[in-house]
Amino acid sequence: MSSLSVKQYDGVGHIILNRVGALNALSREFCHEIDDALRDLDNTESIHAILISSALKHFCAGADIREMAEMTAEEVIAEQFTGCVSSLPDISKPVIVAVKGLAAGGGCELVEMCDIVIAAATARFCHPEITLAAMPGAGGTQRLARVVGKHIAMDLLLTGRSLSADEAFAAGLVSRIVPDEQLEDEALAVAKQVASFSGPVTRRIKASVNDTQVNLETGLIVERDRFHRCFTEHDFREGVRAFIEKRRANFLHR
Ligand code: CO8
Repeated sequence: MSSLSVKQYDGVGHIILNRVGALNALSREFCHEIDDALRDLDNTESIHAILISSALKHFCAGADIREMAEMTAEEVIAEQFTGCVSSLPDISKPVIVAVKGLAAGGGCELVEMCDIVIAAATARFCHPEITLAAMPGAGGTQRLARVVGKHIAMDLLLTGRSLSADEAFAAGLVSRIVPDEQLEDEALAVAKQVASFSGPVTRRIKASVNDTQVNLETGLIVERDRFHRCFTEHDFREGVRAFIEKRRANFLHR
């Protein structure tokens, strides 16, 4: 059964994440589903903006930790695994994301890959990878630091603490904050407005703004290699085991 649904209205393609029981954790299969939905909408002539939202209480709990616990270093290198979706950075149409609850780890990276971020007033954003002795592998160190600057990025990535919607807005990670109960309507209204403008021009604006991300590609490759190294280390194995066993991790710094 699919963990997402796709609706189309007024030039907007709306992807609703709904992986029940795992808070939209990004298993490989779920990532493939999201990637396929994004590519389909990017290739649909009548669609000029894409909206991503969650049907659950949280936006996304990040990479699927249970699945990652089973993966070897050889596998993650062979797959160039990132713990997140892969197609989003290549989508040519503007992507709006509606965030409620928590956007954690890979879920926050997904947000960072989008173009306009609409947050519910009680939404939170965090990169808790460090609590698992892991690090982002899908641009979390790269896009986050470029958006919020070095010192806030370091604080979030090295302590795992979360930002409220207000703090994320002040830091530049969020475009707009709306009351919780208006999130879907407001995000859809923004998506419809973007979709009402000339598609070729909104796509060129998106491409031009993204051109400001100098050296992003190199940074992403180096980050991914460093992320893969985690899978060879004792502390990472301990971190994911501790999460699954719902206990505190005992790191040995190796
Ligand atoms: N992966 C797999 N399962 C998950 C995940 C996840 N990321 N998050 C939650 N779940 C599961 C829980 O295990 C639980 O399952 P069960 O009922 O069978 O025990 C179910 O979803 C519901 O979760 P909770 O009961 O914990 O729900 P709460 O509302 O109490 O808490 C939280 C919600 C705060 C989101 C909490 O679930 C949480 O902290 N989740 C983990 C968040 C996290 O650390 N995410 C980052 C993962 S790392 C990442 O995304 C970047 C890639 C790095 C890869 C390397 C890391 C291994």
